[in-house]
Amino acid sequence: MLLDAIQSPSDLKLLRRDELPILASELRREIIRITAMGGGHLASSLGAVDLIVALHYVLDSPRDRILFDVGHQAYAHKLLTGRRDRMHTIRKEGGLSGFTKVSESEHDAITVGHASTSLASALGMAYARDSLGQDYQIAAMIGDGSLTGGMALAALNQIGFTQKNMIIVLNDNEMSISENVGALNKFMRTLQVQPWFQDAEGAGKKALSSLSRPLGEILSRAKDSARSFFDPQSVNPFHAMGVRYVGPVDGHDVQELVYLLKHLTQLEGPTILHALTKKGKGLGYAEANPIKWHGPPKFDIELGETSASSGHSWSAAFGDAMIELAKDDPRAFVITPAMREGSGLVKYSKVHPNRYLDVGIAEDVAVTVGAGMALQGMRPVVAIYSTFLQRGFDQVIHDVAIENLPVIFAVDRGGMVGADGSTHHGVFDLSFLRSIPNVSIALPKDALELRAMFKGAVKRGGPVAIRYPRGNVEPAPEGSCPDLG
Ligand code: HTL
Ligand code: MG
Repeated sequence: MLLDAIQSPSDLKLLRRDELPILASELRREIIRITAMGGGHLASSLGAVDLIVALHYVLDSPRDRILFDVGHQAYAHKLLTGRRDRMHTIRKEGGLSGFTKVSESEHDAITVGHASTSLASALGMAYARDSLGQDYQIAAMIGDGSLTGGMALAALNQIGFTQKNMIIVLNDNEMSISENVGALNKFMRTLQVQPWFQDAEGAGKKALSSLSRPLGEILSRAKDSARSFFDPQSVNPFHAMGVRYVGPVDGHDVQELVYLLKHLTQLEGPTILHALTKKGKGLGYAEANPIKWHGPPKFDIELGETSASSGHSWSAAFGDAMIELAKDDPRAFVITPAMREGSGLVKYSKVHPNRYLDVGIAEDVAVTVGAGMALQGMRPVVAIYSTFLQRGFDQVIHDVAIENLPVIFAVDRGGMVGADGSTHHGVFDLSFLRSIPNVSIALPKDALELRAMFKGAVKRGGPVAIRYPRGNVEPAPEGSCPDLG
């Protein structure tokens, strides 16, 4: 295997360009083998392999800095940077992190796990580089889901304004954990069907198959930052913000990506390379169902079957409680920041589609949307994992608690969460929520109490946080539930 000879990115550079697709398929096999043994972020990592190979082939890590957003898609990066022999320990106690981690490797530019931080980190690094009179490349990879977060958008606004040199690789697979949401996401879909784009390759061809148009055209347009790459009638928001836009390109054509990246490193200012990828790339059943294979437990590779998760989770008990609550009370409304599956809301979102909102990976927005609803007479339930509620701390104080608004927080994954590790443990919520005036905190001991607490919270008014752990709970019996109002 080519991979056997690669201990660091410098070994990768010894390969010929036409060997890179072979290396990419070896990396995929290895990622599948490792996640089959112990679970992990399979579909995201498979989708990012070619981008990672190309970035490491063109850039010179660790001198050049390669940043990953969330870090759950970086398994190929770990395999290429001297950690292959420890990959079997990933997400285990004392083992490798499931994300990138500065203290784990000099090739991990940032410690991460929460979404939407890579662009601000890259901007900080660009300032550091320029202030210290240094000269190296900075490339940040960010998923389409992570780009829905306020931090990413605010950083992009600043990157375009300050014109710092960097490459942003937008890894667009049209998915967050569930289907991606938002206007920017919708806009990115229109980029695939621009009229010129179809004309160039003839009608009827799929967008992805028409990506091998002359590279010279892409690059000459990319150089001219004053001109929109697309139909001048259509406004490209990246371009409008001052970030040169290149794309969309095939994020699985590793040789084309190498060619492009080599040129992009020569350009001044910030450039966004919009790469279309497929979540689960190379593994049929993962491509077909990227939601199931986003972060599966261990599985049988041949059969494509995960080890059955038995039992009824606290999240499922919460989903059941919401279906009932929304049936009984027209003011009930559930908000999720991109966590429909994990929060147990798949069924709820189908039963009450008009009282369900996914705001994207934007916990701060989720809390304040809840506040707006509460001000106008609703009883919103904001469903957030404990660790991600950290992102909404100010909003809980400023937008909800000061006016004692009836926003209910469903704080899932309270306590230690296991394999996701230090970035994801739900260990701060009790301390920070207790410090906020007007917030009541309730911890159910079983599913019946959970149901009763949500009903009681609606009756009580004011902010209430109902907090429960990861794992299973006995389902609540049908029928009456105690009055905890
Ligand atoms: N909220 C925040 C602030 N951070 C994280 N990490 C989550 C929620 C949960 N989460 C992930 S991965 C993920 C979410 C929402 C989807 C990211 O989508 P993206 O990447 O398009 O960026 P893709 O999977 O390759 O499509 C984890 O906790 C791992
Ligand atoms: Mg995505």
